[in-house]
Amino acid sequence: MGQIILKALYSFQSQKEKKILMLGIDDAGKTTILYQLKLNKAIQLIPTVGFTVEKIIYKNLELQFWDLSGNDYSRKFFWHHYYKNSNALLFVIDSSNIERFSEAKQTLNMLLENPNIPDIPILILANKQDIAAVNTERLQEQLELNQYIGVRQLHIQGCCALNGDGLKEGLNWLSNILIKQKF
Ligand SMILES: Nc1nc2c(ncn2[C@@H]2O[C@H](COP(=O)(O)OP(=O)(O)OP(=O)(O)O)[C@@H](O)[C@H]2O)c(=O)[nH]1
Ligand SMILES: [Mg+2]
Repeated sequence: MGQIILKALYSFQSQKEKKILMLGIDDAGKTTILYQLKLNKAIQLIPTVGFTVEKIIYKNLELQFWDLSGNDYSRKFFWHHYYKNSNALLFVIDSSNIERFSEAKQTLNMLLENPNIPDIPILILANKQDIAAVNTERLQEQLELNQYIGVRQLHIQGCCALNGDGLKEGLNWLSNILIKQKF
């Protein structure tokens, strides 16, 4: 009897813990978003070396954010070590940097088509809306995301990490899926 209760408690607990992988090319604003979510303010940062992990309690979920460095070297040699056991992917893109859209698109495609990443929900945060060059609809077209709509659990949300605009909306979408997720 005790064992059954313990098992039930354990499964209840493990259901609530979710690992969210934060990816995106360097300078997209991943770490700024992470600390805006955690501390409700923007802090001045240097590029991430390796990774940063932070836990945030949100709507009865314990979200463990793994924020990886987005530089070229990390993308090539480092990211793939972290795909396993992720419950969701949070991909950040700098909406103001047109010159790097194709690099961001390639990186996102590599993740979407990656056989080592399970079919987990993907939240795309179109960051830097305060200085955005294109709106979210246009960005969705440029990233050719329409092919995935209705096929994958994928959502694009505009945001600004400096003042937090859009982050709650994005997190709401993700948490509604994660609450129902079975693993
Ligand atoms: N204007 C504007 N600047 C932002 C926004 N979000 C982040 N930044 C700036 O963008 C720069 C890069 O932000 P980071 O959070 O370090 O970017 P990152 O994606 O973590 O970069 P790596 O760690 O190198 O992968 C910093 O100077 C931030 O202040 C935003 O919403 N608007
Ligand atoms: Mg960073």
